[in-house]
Amino acid sequence: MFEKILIANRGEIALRIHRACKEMGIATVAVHSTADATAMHVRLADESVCIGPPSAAKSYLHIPSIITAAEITGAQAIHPGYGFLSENAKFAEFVGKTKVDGKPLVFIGPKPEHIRLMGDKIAAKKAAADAGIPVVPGSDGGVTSDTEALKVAKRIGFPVLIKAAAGGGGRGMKVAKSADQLSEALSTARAEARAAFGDDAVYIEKYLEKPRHIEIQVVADSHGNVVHLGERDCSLQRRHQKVLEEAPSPALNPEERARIGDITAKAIKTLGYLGVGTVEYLYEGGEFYFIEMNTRLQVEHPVTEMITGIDLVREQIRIADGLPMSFRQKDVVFEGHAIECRVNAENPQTFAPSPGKIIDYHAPGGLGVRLDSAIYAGYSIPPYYDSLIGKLIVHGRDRTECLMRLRRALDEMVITGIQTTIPLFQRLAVQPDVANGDYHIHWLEQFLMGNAPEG
Ligand code: MV4
Repeated sequence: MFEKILIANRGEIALRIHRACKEMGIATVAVHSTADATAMHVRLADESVCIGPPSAAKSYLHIPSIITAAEITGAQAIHPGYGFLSENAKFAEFVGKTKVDGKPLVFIGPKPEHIRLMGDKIAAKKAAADAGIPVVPGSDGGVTSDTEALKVAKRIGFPVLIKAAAGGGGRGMKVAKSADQLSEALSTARAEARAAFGDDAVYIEKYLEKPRHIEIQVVADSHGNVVHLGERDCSLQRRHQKVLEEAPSPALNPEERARIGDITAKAIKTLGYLGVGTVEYLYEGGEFYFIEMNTRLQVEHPVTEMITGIDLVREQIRIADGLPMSFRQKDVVFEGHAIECRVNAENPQTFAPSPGKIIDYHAPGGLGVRLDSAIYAGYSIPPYYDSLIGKLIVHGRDRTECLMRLRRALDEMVITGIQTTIPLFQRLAVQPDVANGDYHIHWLEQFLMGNAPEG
């Protein structure tokens, strides 16, 4: 097993990875920007290296500094976490080509070819369809001309959605409700895609009006074992940022879960994928439609851990070291219900960032309560990075118990000195639609519109 791992990230996920390493007897190396010298991930790590100034481009995204930090500390592997370099195929490749003490450095994640494949949304959709995954009806690859677009739209029916091949996360999408909107939607989408990604390749899909976002967690090792760990329902989102996630989805029955899980696991095996990954679907009218695959550990992975008892980071490390994963599909049992709230340092009405010093901090606890966070009383949240300051994850024997526990845990939690989104979760946790699991991907934005702040 690795003796030392470099964690190429910050905040709660750096701490999450550190915890898995410690439980495996592995030493950790933290890297940090000058803005993060007092961060908890740096304080807890066995060693730390300052890799640059506050700007992420010059620190957490700066490949040479991170590789050098691994070389000088003698780390054998790098865990990229999520965001930053986690889905950078060139970084994964470069890590594998670097030798430390004569041995190749290990990227704890999938093969570069799969990161690259899934980064191209057109290629990813084709690969998924070829592997047996259901996809949204649409163009067969990229679309360049108005006549081609109209032909596709007439075949699949309006409304249609134009998506950027280099997109993902919702950037560069345009809806055309009828034929007279198609030409403009196509040219706008292409112009936006070129500006945002330097690549104007776009494709067309049938537009699903009120789907749920349901994603399947998969794990694959180098011994041919592939398993799925069920789904997470991530439909409650705002501006393509997930806000609250839960597992299991209130919308699925056990047969639907087993069916989409098996289809997904088989496809992942066909693709020769390695490591943990998430296949994202839209779910509408009882059908699943592939949208994209994330080739990383996800922010919301704890909800899956809570209902399966499986430590996903531990499995990532085992797999990267060439060991088999520690369980098989038959060992996977889903127990109870889990909900995660992403606590952001933001104004809970306007979502304006609220960096600054935390004065009082009280973490909720008790049975079934998990708080993944790297904050502490006296810590100053720097303004340079995203506003996620913690994830409150609650588990209960059923969804009702889970929701009651969520309400009491939110009521116990205290963070003063900055604004947080805790009050938003307190409102959501008592909404009838949330209590009934009756929501879709546009529900939260509609809810917030109906509860707009004054002015
Ligand atoms: C869609 C869709 C409706 N129909 N595709 C947005 C992010 C990108 N990954 C895919 N997205 C969507 N694709 C079809 N054919 C609606 C969305 C979408 C969405 C998807 C998941 C979670 C939140 C979303 C919010 C707005 C739109």
